[in-house]
Amino acid sequence: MTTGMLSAHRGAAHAQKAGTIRQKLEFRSGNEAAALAARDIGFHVMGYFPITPSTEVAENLSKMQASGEHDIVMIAGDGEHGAAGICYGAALGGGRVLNATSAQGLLFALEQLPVQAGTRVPMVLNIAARSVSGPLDIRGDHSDVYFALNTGWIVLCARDPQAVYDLNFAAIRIGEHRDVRLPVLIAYDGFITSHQKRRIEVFDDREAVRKFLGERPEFPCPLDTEHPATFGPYMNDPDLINNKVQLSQAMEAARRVIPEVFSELERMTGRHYPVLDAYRMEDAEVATVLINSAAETAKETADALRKEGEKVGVLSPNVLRPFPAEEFRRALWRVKAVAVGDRADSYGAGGGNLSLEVRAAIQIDPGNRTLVLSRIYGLGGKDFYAADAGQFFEQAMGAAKSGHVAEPFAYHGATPGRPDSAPRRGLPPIPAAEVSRGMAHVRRNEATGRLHVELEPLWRMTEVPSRIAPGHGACPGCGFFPTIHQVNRVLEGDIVVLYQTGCAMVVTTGYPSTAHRINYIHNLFQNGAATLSGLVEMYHERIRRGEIPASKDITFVMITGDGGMDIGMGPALGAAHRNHPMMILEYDNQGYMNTGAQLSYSTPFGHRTSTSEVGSKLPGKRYHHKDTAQVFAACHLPYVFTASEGYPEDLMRKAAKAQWYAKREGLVYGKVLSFCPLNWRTTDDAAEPVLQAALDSCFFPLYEVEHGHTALTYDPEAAGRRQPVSEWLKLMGKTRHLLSPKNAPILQGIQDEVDRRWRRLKAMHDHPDL
Ligand SMILES: Cc1ncc(C[n+]2csc(CCOP(=O)(O)OP(=O)(O)O)c2C)c(N)n1
Ligand code: SF4
Ligand SMILES: [Mg+2]
Repeated sequence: MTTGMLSAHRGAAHAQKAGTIRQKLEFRSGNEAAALAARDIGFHVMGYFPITPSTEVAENLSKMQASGEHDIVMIAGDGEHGAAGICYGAALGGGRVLNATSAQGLLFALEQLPVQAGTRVPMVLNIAARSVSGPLDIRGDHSDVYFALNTGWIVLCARDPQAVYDLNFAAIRIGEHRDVRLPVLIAYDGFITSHQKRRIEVFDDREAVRKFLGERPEFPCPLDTEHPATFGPYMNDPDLINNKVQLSQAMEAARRVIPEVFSELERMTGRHYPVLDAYRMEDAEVATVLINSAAETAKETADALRKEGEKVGVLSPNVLRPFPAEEFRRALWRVKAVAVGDRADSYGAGGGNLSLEVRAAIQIDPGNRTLVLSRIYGLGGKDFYAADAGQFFEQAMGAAKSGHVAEPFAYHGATPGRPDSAPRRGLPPIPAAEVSRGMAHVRRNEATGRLHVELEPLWRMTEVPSRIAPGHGACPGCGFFPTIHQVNRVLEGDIVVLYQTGCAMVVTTGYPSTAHRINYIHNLFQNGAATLSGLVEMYHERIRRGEIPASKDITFVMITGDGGMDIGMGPALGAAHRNHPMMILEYDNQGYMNTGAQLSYSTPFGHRTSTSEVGSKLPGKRYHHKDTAQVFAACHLPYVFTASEGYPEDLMRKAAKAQWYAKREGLVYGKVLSFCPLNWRTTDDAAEPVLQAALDSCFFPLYEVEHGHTALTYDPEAAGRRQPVSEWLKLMGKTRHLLSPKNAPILQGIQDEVDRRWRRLKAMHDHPDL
């Protein structure tokens, strides 16, 4: 075979090739290509949860949906685990289903992947591959994808945006083939492929595409009530192994089906996808094996080395599951040495998955003498340049020449730390005594059992140093800092904070710096509450055992965004039901702001976000905001409150009460409305009028629930300041569209819901038993 035949397409050509269908040239990133493919495929349902760098797939689809370019039902999950469940249910229902995720998102969904494969339900999952936490790194490597290799999903690799587009179509045909019936995952490199734009060809012939895809075959379906079936029965030995052998056979069938589908795709597009891409391998004596974009880089290096007379080539699989072992055996049988690069380690195994599987593949060939060098490279988005590929080739050429591998396994590009260059400390830690200035005096009313707080005058509070160093990386006008500074002014003693993922976390830490002058922990926003409750329990147990002096008096505070109260709601409710003595403080900026303003369940109805776009066909978010405070009130906690960054004294009184309860009685939950000028689309200095209008319209009532008693702490009606919600909505760019006459019914719906919730709250305020 010639190099040309074996090598995948390199960039899209514009001229229509004979026999191919009509296509259009576009300039698109990988995420855009995935969204365009989704539109052109016409999936029935997309279940998703935002995570960088894959979020743009849903965002692009939301934009297209707003202007009526497709009618895919887009469902934002409460987290990736929920999104995967949505996808599983939707796919069982017989239609075509899509998801896109990355990194921790894939890992959070991972548990559902074998369920889907084991019950043989096809769907398509795009992965913009990213480094797995911790520590948290949003850039690309393959550590997420490698976790999916044992789930029973077919895994395709897309080296560039064109491949992302094309392989989505191939995925439908492969996964839905009757002999296969498996879900398919398409992995492309985070940021490198997901965000960089390339010329790509997209289909411009709906009929031809429809013919290529065909109808989704009828598989047993719980919506077919004429033929009832049990989906996912309880199955023990001896049957389970038989289920798994069928899955293994399906993978083997995919081995046959994939090249068939790729050939059909080639006839339609003119673009060739071999199972194993082999570049300049005809007479290669030395090779490197890499996945996706790094392989493209290495091809340039191979060209340069070829000019110098070196017989080198590059192998890169377009398919990882089923693993193209036979293709590797054939490609490597004459090769003297190969450097296999993994963008993820299988810690302790002496190589990443790719290198271990290449070794296993050639080991079956008795005549094979290829020496293998395993290299780990590019973790956490570390760039892989032509010079890096050059070093891979050089090391492999050295081995080929000497007949010996000096270093079978090594990390490439890691730089060992030097004790003399340890990160410099910024501001020193702040002792509890320095910040405990008695700014709030809390007293219990013995008759009512409720707390009364007296604050020192505001001017005195300016003396209190903050537990967070001045200066931050947030947007000008960001509401988080006024919120946390106000809370810090009244909290006394030693505080340990846990921040869930979100803006507050990102803008206060960034290795090697931290703005926190007290003990700070980050855990991802799906599990912070569980982590902090574990720490709280350990603290009490160690005091009980005499390992920590009883005089130590720590308050535990979790800081979360509203998004963290979607994905992390389960663990937070767990901590609440167990009533761990700790505080959960939510700063509610009405969206997932850190990742680019996607909708959260706390985003109000009709508000524009990057996943609830506004256009001729879509008026923003289509369901009402979550009443998180009432969810926690229903847990019968000692204390629940709402507050606003714009009402400092009210917030500080509540924070002081919260600490009192968290130390003595159990879990406290507080939700604070927090200004986000960037994504609310206001000027940086608009916090005061916007927040005030949110309170005066009764959209965000200020109240507390103390031992089950609800008390409003600001009543706009009593103060003669009640306004319609339109007065609030007109102040923000994200909601101005709601005031257009065509959206009058939506505006009325919002007003009705706000009124209903307000009346209910007032009734609770008025009645001691509600
Ligand atoms: C399992 C998982 N899914 C998704 C993400 C991506 N992610 C990180 S922070 C965030 C949004 C946080 O929203 P919120 O809690 O409201 O805080 P904000 O950014 O608005 O301050 C998202 C979607 C992640 N890190 N981990
Ligand atoms: S996006 Fe919003 S919440 Fe995040 S730092 Fe900027 S203003 Fe603050
Ligand atoms: Mg938020």
